[in-house]
Amino acid sequence: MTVQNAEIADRFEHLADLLELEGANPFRVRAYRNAARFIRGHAHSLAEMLEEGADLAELPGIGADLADKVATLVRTGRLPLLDQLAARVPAPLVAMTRIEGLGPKRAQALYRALKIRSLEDLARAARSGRIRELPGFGVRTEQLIAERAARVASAEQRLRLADAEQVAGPLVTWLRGIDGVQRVEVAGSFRRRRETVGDLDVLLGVARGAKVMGRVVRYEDVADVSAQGTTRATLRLRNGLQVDVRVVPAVAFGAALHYFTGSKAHNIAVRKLAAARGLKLNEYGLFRGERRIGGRTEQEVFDAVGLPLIPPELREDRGEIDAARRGRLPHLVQLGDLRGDLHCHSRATDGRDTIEAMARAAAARGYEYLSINDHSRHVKVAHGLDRRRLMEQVRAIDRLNTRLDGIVVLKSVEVDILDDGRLDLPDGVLKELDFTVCAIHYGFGYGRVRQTERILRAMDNPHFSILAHPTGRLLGAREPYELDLERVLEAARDRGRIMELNAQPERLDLDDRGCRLARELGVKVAISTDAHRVADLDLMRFGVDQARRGWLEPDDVVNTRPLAELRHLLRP
Ligand code: DGT
Ligand code: CA
Ligand code: CA
Repeated sequence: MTVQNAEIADRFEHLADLLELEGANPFRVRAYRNAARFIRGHAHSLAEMLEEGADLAELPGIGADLADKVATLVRTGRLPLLDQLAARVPAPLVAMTRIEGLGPKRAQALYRALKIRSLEDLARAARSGRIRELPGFGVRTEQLIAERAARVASAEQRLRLADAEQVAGPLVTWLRGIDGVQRVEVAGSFRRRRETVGDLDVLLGVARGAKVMGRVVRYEDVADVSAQGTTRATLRLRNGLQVDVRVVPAVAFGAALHYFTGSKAHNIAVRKLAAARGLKLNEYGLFRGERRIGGRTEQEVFDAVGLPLIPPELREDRGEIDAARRGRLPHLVQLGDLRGDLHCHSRATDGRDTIEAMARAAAARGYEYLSINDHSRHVKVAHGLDRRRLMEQVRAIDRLNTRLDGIVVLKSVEVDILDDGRLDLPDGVLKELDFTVCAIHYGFGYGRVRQTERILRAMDNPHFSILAHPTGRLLGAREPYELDLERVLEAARDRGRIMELNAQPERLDLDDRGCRLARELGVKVAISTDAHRVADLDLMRFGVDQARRGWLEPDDVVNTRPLAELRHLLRP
C-alpha cells in the first residue's frame, strides 16, 4: 500500500508535538511542522516521487534528514523516532495536545497538576471547576477545554467517510482475491454514507464449506485481531479503525446485508412490519414459523414487507418507511445528474491550477459549466482579490471562453461576508459577475442572534447568490457556528437565495439534516466541490452522498440544470 502525503504530514506533526512536549529545540520542532505543512499541500505523491528515483532532499524545507525519514516511512510504514517518543511520552499528554488552543506547555501543566489520565478525565476536571484554580487558566479557558476535550474524545472514535474509503478500498480488493470468497459488501454506516463511520461492517459471501477467516486476519494492514471464529472476526487496522467481518451463506446474504446496513432504528421498524405479517426477519433470513421463505437478496426482504427497495442513504427511520408505503420515496439525485461545479479556486488565490486547466478537467468530466470563485481581499492568507485583480480575471475568463469548446467558465468569486453583513467587494464589481458565492471566514464566535442577522443582512444584497458552507463546521475540528438555520433558510427562500452543500470531506456543509430542511422549506441547494486543484473536482460524489441522505432530488439541486436555466436561478 502506498503511503499518502497526508499521512506523512500527520506523522511529522505528531512528531513535532511530541518533541515539543519533551522540551526539544524549538527550531527542530518548527522544521517538522514546516515540512508537514509543505508535504500536505504538495501536489505530487512523495511515495511515487521516491519510486521514480527523485531526491526529496531537494524539496523546500525537507533536507537530507527528513528525506531519509520519508523514505523509511514509505518503505516500512513506520517512523522509528516517532515510536520511541510515543513510548516515552505519556499517552494522555499526547491526546491533550490535540485539543485546539491547548499547546504542549499548558497540556504539561494540566497533566502534572491534575494527574489527568484520559481526555474524559480532562473533561471531568473542567466540568468540576478544578482547572480555573490553576495559575494561568481562567473560567473561559476551562469552558473551552470542557467542550473541546469531549469533542476530541468522541471525534477520535469516528473516522470521516472519505478516510474510511481510503482503507476500505484496498481491504475489499484484497478480500475479493481470497479463494472461496464470492462476494464482499461493506454494510453499516459506510453503506448508508454517513459523514463519519464508527467501524466497518464487512460481509463475505463464500462458497459452501470454504474456510476463509484464517486468510482474512492475515491482511497486511491489520494491527491486531480481537476476536476470531469461523464466521466472525473483529480486527483493528493500523490507522485505528475497527472492522467487523462476517461470513454469510448465500441464502441469507440479502437479509444479512439489510440487517448490517441498518440503521438499527430502521431495522427495528422493518422487523415490526414483518412481524405484523406473521413473519420473522433477522440477519439469518426471513422465516414463516421455522420455514425459510426468503432473504437471498435485499429485494426479497422489502418485497416480504410490501415496500419498494429503500436506498441505504435513507435508512435512518426518519420517515422513509412511511414514504415507501405511500409510494412517495424521493427519486434521489445522482452524480450523473450534475452538469457543473459552482465553487472552484484557481492559482489567482489559494488554488493550485490555472483556470484553463480547471475548465478542461471539468469538460473531461462531462460538465457544461464550471465557475471560478477565488477569495476576496478580506482573506489575506489566501492573497484575496481586490476590485482590480478580479476585473482582470473577468476579462481573462471572457477571452478563455472564446477559445474553449463544450464548457463555459462562469465568472464568480467567493466573497467574504464582513462583520456587519456587508460583502467584501462593491456592488459595481459584483454586478459584472455571473453570480456570487458568499462566505463567512472570520467572526465564528458571535452569538446566534448576531450571526443570523449578519447572514440575513448579506442575503439582502441583490448580488448575493449562494451561501457557501453555511454552518462553518469542520468535522472533528470545529463545531458549526451558532446560527438559526431555519431562519436563514426561510429568508433564503423569500429572497431566492441558494444554499451550498460543500463536498469537501471535512466540511459536508450543509449536512444531511440541513439539506432535508432546505428541501422542506423550498430552498435550492448547489452541490459544490470548493476545488483547489483539478483532482478535487472528483470530491463531488461525497457531496452527492449527503444530498441523498438529505432526500434531495435532481430538481432540488441547481447544478443539475442546463446553463440557461441555471442563470435564472443564480440571478433571480
Ligand atoms: P457506526 O459504526 O457507529 O458508524 O454505525 P453503524 O450503523 O455501522 O452501527 P454498527 O457498526 O454498530 O452496526 C452495524 C449495523 O448492524 C447497524 O447499522 C444495524 C445493525 N445492528 C447492530 N446492532 C443492532 C441491534 O441491536 N438491533 C438491530 N436490529 N440491528 C442492529
Ligand atoms: Ca459500523
Ligand atoms: Ca460494527
